[in-house]
Amino acid sequence: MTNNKTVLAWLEEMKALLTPDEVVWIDGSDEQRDALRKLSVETGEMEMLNQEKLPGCYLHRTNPNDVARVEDRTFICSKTKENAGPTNNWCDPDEMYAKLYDIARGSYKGKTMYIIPFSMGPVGSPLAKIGIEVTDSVYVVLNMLIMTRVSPEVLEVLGDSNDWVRCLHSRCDIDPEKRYICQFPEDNTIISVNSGYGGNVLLGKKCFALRIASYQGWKEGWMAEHMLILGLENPKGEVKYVAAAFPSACGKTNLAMLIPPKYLREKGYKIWTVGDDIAWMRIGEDGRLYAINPENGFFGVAPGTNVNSNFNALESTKKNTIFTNVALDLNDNTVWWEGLNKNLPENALDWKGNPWDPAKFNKADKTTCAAHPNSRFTAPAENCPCISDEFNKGAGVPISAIIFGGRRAKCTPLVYQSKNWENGVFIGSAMASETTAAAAGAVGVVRRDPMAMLPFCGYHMGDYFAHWLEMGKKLGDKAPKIFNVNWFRTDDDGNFLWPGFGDNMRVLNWIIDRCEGKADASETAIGYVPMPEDIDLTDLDMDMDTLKNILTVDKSMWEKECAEIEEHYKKFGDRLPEELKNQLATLKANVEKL
Ligand code: GTP
Ligand code: SPV
Ligand code: MN
Repeated sequence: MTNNKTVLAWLEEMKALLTPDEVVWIDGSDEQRDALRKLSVETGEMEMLNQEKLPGCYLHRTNPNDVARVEDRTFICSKTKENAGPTNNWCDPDEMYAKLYDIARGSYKGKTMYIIPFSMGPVGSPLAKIGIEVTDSVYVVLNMLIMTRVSPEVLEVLGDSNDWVRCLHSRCDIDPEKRYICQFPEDNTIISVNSGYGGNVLLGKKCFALRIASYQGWKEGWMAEHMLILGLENPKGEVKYVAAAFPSACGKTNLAMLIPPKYLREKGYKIWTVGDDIAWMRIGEDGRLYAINPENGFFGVAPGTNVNSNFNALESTKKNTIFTNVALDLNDNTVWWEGLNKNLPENALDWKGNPWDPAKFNKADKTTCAAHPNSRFTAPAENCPCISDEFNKGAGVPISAIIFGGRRAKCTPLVYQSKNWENGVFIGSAMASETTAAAAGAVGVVRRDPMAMLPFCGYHMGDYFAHWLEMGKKLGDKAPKIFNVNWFRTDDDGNFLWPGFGDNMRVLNWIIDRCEGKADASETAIGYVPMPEDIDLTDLDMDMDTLKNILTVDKSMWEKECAEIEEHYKKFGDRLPEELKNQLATLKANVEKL
């Protein structure tokens, strides 16, 4: 497939280490994909679903001990601990290579080694990067064929270059005690052992496109972010692009594929999806910030996805999709998950493959769920009815606004705008959100998750903040405007106060209006908050008082917030940029005056 000496040498090393019985190059052809689908059904790795209703769709169940990312077993193995920074687990690279090679040695015996050459970003785009993943899992191969661009052309584009990421995955024994997800940023290398779950094993995604790429972006002057990218088309047919960073399972896929409320659709508003999880952004020749989506598919959260909440995501899963850890409806061999519809299947298997009794289902008790709360679909982007024309173009789209957000039951208002880039970086660096099922561990605990990158930043987060500030200086007055949103404010009974989903369009419109200098705002202690009358409530069953309530900036809450940010900042020591210290001091002073 290639004469690239660096590739051939690494593959020889991998073969000697892993000792597969066979070696197969993945070429991205339909024939090979179909043969692998067939093989995966024969081995039981996948189940074929109803091919009339869901053509090309399959179900996979992971080991129940292996259903989400494992942050405590994820390491950044930079040469020094200091360079991994206070928010990452670190291990000396030599030590970690030795440990992982011991775990992986001989683990492909009796198996096939699949070699997947893939491009993150349209093949040949100046913003794209190349990786090669070796794996012993057909599930991984079939997912990578959806999530990345795989073809012999990738190797042609690579030529003799050594600028590619080495990705080793081995399922080993799926032993959680020996599970490691390790990035070696200085070596362009990723090693993942003892897992078979998406984010841990589709190495182009979080491991490469965020952890390794964030480091590359720092060194090379660009940005790799945990952001969706969408285009908002107005009735005049003009499209403005927005990138938004929310932590895992906090609404990126939903916002990226949003369908505007009826009255706005009728006026001609429309949303186009460029990406739902990751953005790579560079300064273009005109000095603006341009973004591409390096992925080729969506690895989306299944529960809660339905025709009303996210019609476009649901449509995307109707063909050539792999479902992981959802329930199987035995009546017609289709899939089901909590929130898909109200028809709890009478005759179904839960995500573990056990018979599921709908009578015992209790919404509040996750152990009674049919689908795992972090069950996912892997769907080709080309299936998405609102995929942007720009999606396959390598040039990227110019970003007008960057939005941060998270799950905050209290405190953070529905939306506010930063005073400037520096203030926006401060808001991103101080972001907090309630944890979700996307990672192993407690759910619903508020934690600081700067720029939604806490689990994904491949270097010292203090340096990452400095890089953001530096990008702002380079962008100058062409920098995107920075906003913060919170769809998740609740009343005292825990009910969401904002309808969310398609109605988030009302907030996006205010954001775009602000970028164009068309909407008013009131200056508060934390930034510019909309005048309540500037958020359009047409056709919405919501009163002004509720809206005013979710736009309030409460003194005592923000005093507490300032104290928590101060604590959070202490971690970064002398690598915390001076500008951010000053920003915090200003916020404190402003809050005092409230
Ligand atoms: P990752 O793929 O983990 O990075 O997640 P994501 O940020 O793409 O999250 P996603 O859009 O899949 O949403 C996760 C969960 O949040 C789903 O259960 C949604 O139903 C819910 N959700 C998304 N948007 C909203 C919203 O506007 N309001 C409310 N209340 N819930 C939302
Ligand atoms: C996330 O957890 O942010 C995801 C899913 O997008 S995973 O690929 O598992 O990381
Ligand atoms: Mn994500």
